[in-house]
Amino acid sequence: MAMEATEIQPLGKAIKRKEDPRLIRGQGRYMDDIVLPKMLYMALARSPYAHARIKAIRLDRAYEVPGVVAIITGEDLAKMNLAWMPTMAGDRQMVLATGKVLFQYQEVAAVVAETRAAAEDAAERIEVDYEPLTPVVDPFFALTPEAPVLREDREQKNNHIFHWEVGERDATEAALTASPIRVKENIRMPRVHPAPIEPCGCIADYQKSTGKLTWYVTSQAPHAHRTVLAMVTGLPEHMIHVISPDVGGGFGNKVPVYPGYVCAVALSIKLGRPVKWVETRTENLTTTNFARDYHMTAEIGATEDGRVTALKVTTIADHGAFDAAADPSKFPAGLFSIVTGSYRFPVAFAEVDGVYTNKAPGGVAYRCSFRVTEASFLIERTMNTLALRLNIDPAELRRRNFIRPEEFPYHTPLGWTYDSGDYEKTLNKALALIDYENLRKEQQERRARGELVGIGISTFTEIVGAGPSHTFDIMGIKMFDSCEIRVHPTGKVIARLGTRHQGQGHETTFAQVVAQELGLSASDVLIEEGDTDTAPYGLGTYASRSTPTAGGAAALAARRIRQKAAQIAAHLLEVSPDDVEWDGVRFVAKGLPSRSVTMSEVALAAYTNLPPGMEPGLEATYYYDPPNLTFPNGAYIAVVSIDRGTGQVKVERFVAVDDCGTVINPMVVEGQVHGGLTEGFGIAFMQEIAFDQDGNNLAPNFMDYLVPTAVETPRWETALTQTPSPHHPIGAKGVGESPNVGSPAAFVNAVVDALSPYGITNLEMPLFPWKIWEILHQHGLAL
Ligand code: PCD
Repeated sequence: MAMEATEIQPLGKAIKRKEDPRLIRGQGRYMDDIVLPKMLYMALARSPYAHARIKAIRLDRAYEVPGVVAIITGEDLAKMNLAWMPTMAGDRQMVLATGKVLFQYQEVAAVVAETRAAAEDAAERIEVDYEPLTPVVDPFFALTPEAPVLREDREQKNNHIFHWEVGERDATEAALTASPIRVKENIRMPRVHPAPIEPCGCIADYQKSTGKLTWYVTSQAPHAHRTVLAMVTGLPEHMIHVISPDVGGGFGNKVPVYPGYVCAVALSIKLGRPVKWVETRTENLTTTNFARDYHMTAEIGATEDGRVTALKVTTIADHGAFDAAADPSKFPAGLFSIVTGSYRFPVAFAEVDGVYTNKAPGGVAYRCSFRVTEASFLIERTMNTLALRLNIDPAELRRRNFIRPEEFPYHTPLGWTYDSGDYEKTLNKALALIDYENLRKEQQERRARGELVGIGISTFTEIVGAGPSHTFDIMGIKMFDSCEIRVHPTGKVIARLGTRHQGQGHETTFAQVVAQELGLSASDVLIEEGDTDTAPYGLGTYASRSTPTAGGAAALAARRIRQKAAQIAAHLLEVSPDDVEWDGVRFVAKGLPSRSVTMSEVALAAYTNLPPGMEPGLEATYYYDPPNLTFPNGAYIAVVSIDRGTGQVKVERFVAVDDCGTVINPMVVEGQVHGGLTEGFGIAFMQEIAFDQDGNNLAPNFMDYLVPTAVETPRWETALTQTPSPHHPIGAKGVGESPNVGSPAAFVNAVVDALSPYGITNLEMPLFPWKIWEILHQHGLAL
């Protein structure tokens, strides 16, 4: 194996990913690779109806299948007090349905058998008598008095879940009224699904003799899952060992706890045997948490020369049958209040109303720090509408309204304090890379030839790194993160973190951070995550939080090691500790540059030759509670052309300039941007979890829910600007989500730009070819 990771001071270098030789040779160890002795397999029986009363469940025919060991229903779980479970959003969710089913594919019974095939055969033979009820699919109808009340378990007899608002309603109205220019747009962010290539699953292994439960699970947050499981099942927390093995993509889908997990645990406890449950693709797409489904209305006030004066946003959020949104407790609409984006809005107001419908529960933060994609899409689309209305170039309009570099830390009218940014610099870099001026000229020429060509810009600001524990918690657990470092006698290191990567490259990037701080090479540092018996407590990997939180903890734990190491170095150099300096790679005696020791030499001394009275060993742990979130940003430009014969949109070019502060590994960041842009492309052009009037899910497989392949995916052109975060220990901000948050608006703005000469200012995602084709027909543009 090539080892270019031998250089010291690896921060900022494009070191190849340490995990890849293992992963690309098929030597990863994913959940479904694990097979335990005496293991049983579980399958779930699910409802074909979106809304129906359960009259009876008959299990006799299912029990006839050879190999079936046990079958449980909601009534059995009720006896164990597990028929319902709490959701992260403070709601409750049925584990197995009792009384009513509330969405198609809802879990009704769980079967365990000696083989997976037997379990699935038996699940199919479970007979349920349903009395179909009227399904509620439209969230606006759900709020009317005519709509049937879906959640009979609640005291509140309607389908309204919550109202949340932020900002100044009256002052915003007044500012809008006083504004010479007002633009209003209805903006819908359709329901989509994270669709990780590895679906969700677990093995629950309860040993009756020891009382210990080992739980292998596809988890983005193993510690939080351990605590939740302890609370839900009543098992003592030290008797629960959660192992999240290699994870094949998470994208937010592996943050919540799902009914299948609870059933597998309950059945393993009941039977004293390991129980494995792995979803099918259809189960993943239809029942694990979806994302988005926000119906928004935005209004911007502005002066005639295009300076924004106010922003007002109202939203209906379709949460499906249970509010299972994966948001921090105090934020029912996530961090949607980032909706003022990169612009200097003097005043703003936003409100969100959550609604129940007969759809699968959610929504999860799919590559998005809790509703940030929705917010970013809204503001970047509405700024485009304003530019069209004023006939100002969209780049110029943004430039006029950007928060300026000297204004940071910047307090937004909706309550955030942005840490840093240089938006104009980032935009200018993107404009230069795409040669904007010539591009616009070329667009004119092509338009004159009858071509439909559009250019779309998005200059977004994100909010990642939840979070400062004073505001952020999940089910009461504060959102900090952690790192524990052990330096072995030969100067080799193991570092464990409370996060759990799913492909992001932490084994490489966090090794770079620790190695940088300790003057070692990244290949000297082994990173381990995902085992709750060994790793320090942390809240996990989602919301682009690992670098802002655990990344900070890694740097600070290493600095703690350096403090002790300096004392040992003084002893070795025979000088007073005050006379020892760290030059970035070694300890040097002040004024005597020829006398120095390396971290490896110090490490050996920590176990062999200590100053008198000093505690042996060289280890440190740091729990890092960040003082603020980090605010990465970017400037994306898409160039598209529309085929007038088919309505197919071709992305001709896409330039993405990201600013995520100090970059740990530019190659990893580029990979993150490529992945996120590809997902954003899928969302803009080909994906939607849609329902018919009966509540049937219309995209329950990869034939109907399209994932972009290498064939459709455009070629991405990426670059960076680096404006460090002033409060992060190494100045880094998160980046994993940025391309997914920032890109949908760039794509849609580009297609709108292509069609704007014909009076089109708004289009609803996904921009399926047939939809564009219909518009071309309506406007006499089709060939
Ligand atoms: N970095 C660097 N530098 C900087 C930043 C960052 O280097 N400045 C890098 C790091 O370290 C890592 C990465 O990059 O490795 C990322 O990071 P971040 O941003 O911090 O993030 P994280 O936390 O780690 O992760 C998370 C994210 C998310 S959130 C998502 S969705 C997705 C992304 O991540 N997912 C995924 N990406 C990815 N990739 C992959 N491969 N896979 C996956 O699954 Mo959520 O909330 O969950 O929805």
